[in-house]
Amino acid sequence: MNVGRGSGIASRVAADRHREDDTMNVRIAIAAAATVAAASTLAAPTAAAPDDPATLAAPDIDVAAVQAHLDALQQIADENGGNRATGTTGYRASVDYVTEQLETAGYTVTEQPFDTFGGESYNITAELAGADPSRVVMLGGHLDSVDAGAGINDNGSGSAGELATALAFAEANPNPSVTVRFAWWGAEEQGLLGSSHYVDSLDAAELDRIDVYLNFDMIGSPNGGYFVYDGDDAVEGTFNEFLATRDIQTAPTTVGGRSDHAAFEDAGVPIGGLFTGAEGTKTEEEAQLWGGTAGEPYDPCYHSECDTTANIDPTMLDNMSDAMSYTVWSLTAPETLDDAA
Ligand code: DPN
Ligand code: ZN
Repeated sequence: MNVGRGSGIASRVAADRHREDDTMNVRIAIAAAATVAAASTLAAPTAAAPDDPATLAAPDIDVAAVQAHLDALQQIADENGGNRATGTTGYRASVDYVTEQLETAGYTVTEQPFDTFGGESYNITAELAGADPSRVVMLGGHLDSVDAGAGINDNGSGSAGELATALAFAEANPNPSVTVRFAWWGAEEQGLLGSSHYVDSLDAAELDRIDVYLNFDMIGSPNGGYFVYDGDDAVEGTFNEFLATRDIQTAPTTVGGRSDHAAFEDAGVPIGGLFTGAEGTKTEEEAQLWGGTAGEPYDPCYHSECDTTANIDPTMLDNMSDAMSYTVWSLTAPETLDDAA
């Protein structure tokens, strides 16, 4: 995919690179912002940002933080009959865990109930309100597992990466120029029920506010690949440019209707996302490119009991979590929005 060097997103990527020798100053600025952020509350979106966001680098997501969230989800499964499927106490405990983490960081969490086949489930959303209320950059991933196991790669990985990103953004820039909205979906495994319900619940004006939706479903596959959704070109280009800074070549993937971006795409919202592979088999070429074992599934524990914290490639999880943070940050940067307007 052509990266579109003239676009606002691409120029932001370039600008960030040039800032590399200013890393120390950026770190100091982030530390200062974090101190101010800790003292303020997210409920006051009109408060002045402590620093011009354009001077701040995208938060680097600590993979240890992501893994700590995965450990918590594993423990929840262990204490609730081995899974975190919709309608179970394990799902409820997963919702409570993410909610508590977000609330501790100052977010207000909205729980949206919806009917499943013979039961009820919930989505949760939380946001950093933007100075410009007319624009929302949204991201999400499903928080439910199948009933066969703990669902740590599918989709503890996307859920935990997103949670670490939400917590890092609340520290780094609690008053962004546009709204950053985070979602954790219920009942994906029963047919994308939570995300479909959410999109159906929006009126035309609310839907129109969403500039882009990014989906993260399975981002730590143990024999994985660096797949970027074949979606919006500018989003794809930003993911690719970030991963290229780590000498990682990506491949486009068409995930079709297999995850929670589908309802947004059907409603006309530009979409993107990251994926490291499920039951599909790694090719020779991919093994050359990314390592791992050709002829074996990207995730040999897909929808199985062995989808535990052992079923994660930490390097892949780290790179994909950072790519998530970088891309969402870039999409909400003032110069990107000026160019897009
Ligand atoms: N959530 C999984 C599924 O729906 O089966 C994983 C998946 C995501 C598979 C995206 C393919 C594409
Ligand atoms: Zn699944």
